[in-house]
Amino acid sequence: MVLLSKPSSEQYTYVRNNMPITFSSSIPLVDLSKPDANSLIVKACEDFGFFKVINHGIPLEPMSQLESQAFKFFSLPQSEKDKAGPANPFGYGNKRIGLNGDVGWIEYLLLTTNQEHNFSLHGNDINKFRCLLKDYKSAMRKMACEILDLMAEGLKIQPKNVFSKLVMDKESDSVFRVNHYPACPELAINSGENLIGFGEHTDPQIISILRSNNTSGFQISLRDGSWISVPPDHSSFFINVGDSLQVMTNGRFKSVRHRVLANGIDPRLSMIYFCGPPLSEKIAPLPSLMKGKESLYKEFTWFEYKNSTYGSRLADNRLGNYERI
Ligand code: GA4
Repeated sequence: MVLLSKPSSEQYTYVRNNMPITFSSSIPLVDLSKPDANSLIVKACEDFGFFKVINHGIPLEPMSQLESQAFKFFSLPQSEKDKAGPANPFGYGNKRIGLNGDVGWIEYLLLTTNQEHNFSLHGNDINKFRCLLKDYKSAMRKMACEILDLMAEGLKIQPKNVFSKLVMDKESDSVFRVNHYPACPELAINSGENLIGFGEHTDPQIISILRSNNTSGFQISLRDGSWISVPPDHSSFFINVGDSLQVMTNGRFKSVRHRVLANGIDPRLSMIYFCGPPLSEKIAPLPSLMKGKESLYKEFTWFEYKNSTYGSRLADNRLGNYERI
């Protein structure tokens, strides 16, 4: 990312913030080592579409190493990073998100999860980076399955792998993203304006697993439309309910609207594993969760939904097109 002395206001979005940013203490917390994890996950998905996971068993050290490698990549000269871009949709992206004019104070790598990426990451210890990425992606897939099995257990539905089998499938269309939000010291943090790093949106997939360094910026929207700041915690994971899970639970779980604000002092680095089903998978409410109720959604395949997301703007209510009136 070419650091601009002052982000030009025609391109970037700012949000008014009349109150200083305070961290919320109400984020649901799930301790994966405790027997009540399944019911707490269900409650969190109903109330927030979001929760934090601790005691996940994933060691911090390799994650920190991956983070250092990612920082190293983002500190390369722009011309080197551009060799891995443009994100189309995979590869290195800078400022532009998606295909329809969304812009943020961000640069990123968007990667597939079931193939090795074939673009060059020059200047980095490429083998080390690749190796760490591969291990991290498989740890995320494993954790996603554990969480999705607990979810099915908490919902008291069978089979237990009803959600996780979609992520375990070798055709699973999961993606991985590394986001770098450079510090923006010129930001008039205290003047009541915040620069948008990643604009508000819901994730289209089943769930997403996010891990970041200890820098703030991540916010979620509550059911009443207000925004709360999530305290950063580099040793925990944060889980977002995505649109596909909202449909599979016939609206019982709601996908969480979230966004990232740029930070005036510290760079933020986050890594997100988006758990997607196979392209041919029909996304529809699970019969075991219907109990005589009508489906709230028209049926679609993940392929159709994914295609429709690429025709949309970040903040759009993408599920709106699939709601039965
Ligand atoms: C949001 C969640 C994931 O980051 C992502 C994003 C994708 C992209 O960056 O290419 C999209 C966005 C995300 C939803 C709407 C479309 C597509 C950018 C955009 C404007 C990789 C995904 O799957 O959907």
